[in-house]
Amino acid sequence: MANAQSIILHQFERSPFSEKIRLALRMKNLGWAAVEIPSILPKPDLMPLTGGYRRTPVMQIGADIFCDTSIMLVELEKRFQIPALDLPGHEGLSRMVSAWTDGKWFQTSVAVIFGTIGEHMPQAFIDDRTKMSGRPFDIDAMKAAVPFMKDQWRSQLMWIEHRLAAARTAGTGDWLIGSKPGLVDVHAFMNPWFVEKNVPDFLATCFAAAPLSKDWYQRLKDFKGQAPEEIEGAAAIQIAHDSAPRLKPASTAGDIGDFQPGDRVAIAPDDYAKDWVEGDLVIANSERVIIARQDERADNLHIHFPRVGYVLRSA
Ligand SMILES: N[C@@H](CCC(=O)N[C@@H](CS)C(=O)NCC(=O)O)C(=O)O
Repeated sequence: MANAQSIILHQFERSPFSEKIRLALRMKNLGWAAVEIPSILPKPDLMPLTGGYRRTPVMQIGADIFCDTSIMLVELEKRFQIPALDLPGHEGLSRMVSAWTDGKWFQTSVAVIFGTIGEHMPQAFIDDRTKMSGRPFDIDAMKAAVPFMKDQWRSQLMWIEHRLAAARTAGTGDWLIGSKPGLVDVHAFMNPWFVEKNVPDFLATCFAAAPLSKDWYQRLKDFKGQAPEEIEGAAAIQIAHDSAPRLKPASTAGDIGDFQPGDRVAIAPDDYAKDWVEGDLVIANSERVIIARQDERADNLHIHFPRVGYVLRSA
């Protein structure tokens, strides 16, 4: 039974960012609970936990809420050290790689996928994404760009092929960095997975010219891990309500701005879905921001955000 110590992932099956965390959980062989959330607004059982952050996934451990996969991976490594994914050679580099996998490569995947299957998407999804991004989710434009985007997608896959081939020649192992899979592999896995789920023929075509990547991808898919316990959003909120956030000394010592613990602040992603979450500052440093919030249903929470990619301001 999920409890205050459980890792709870608020996610949906087809979400590539959720898959990134699910893969890390499988590789670490951790038990976890899943709350299936809607892929579009409204998300009535998520908002009490996040205070307005709407993206997918969100990780919860008791009354600590983690927004954004990059801070989830940091936290999983801190709390569950063995087997490690932040292996020698991956430190720091994995975040640099994720700036590409979650940014340019992900945008290329979106263009290929929705340019190919976009007409099957419900209008409510298109309207939601238009509102979220502040610009038209233009399926026709994506359709027109598919040939070019496929080309771009495959060329980025070939970076992985190149890395694997060089590692093989150097005899340093058959993962992206060294002889064990780690965070760099986790980040790089997400886009092939997203494409396979939606346009499998295209992935097969790309893999035909990238046999090392095909094999690498399959070896990552082979991690079995543990099946999650499925729980309802209301049960997750109750767990938060019945838990206390992990005690942390409030500090802004590692920050270069002039925020102080206890300041009323607001924080939002700097790319899209810029929904501000307001609360009292607990911690701000170069790694993360933690704000404290009170919610009628979930009671006292600490909400964690990565520092990179988020704007913090006084509220
Ligand atoms: N930087 C975020 C990106 C997450 C993201 O963009 N997720 C997509 C779904 S895979 C999303 O939030 N879509 C809108 C939604 O689910 O409401 C992270 O790493 O967690």
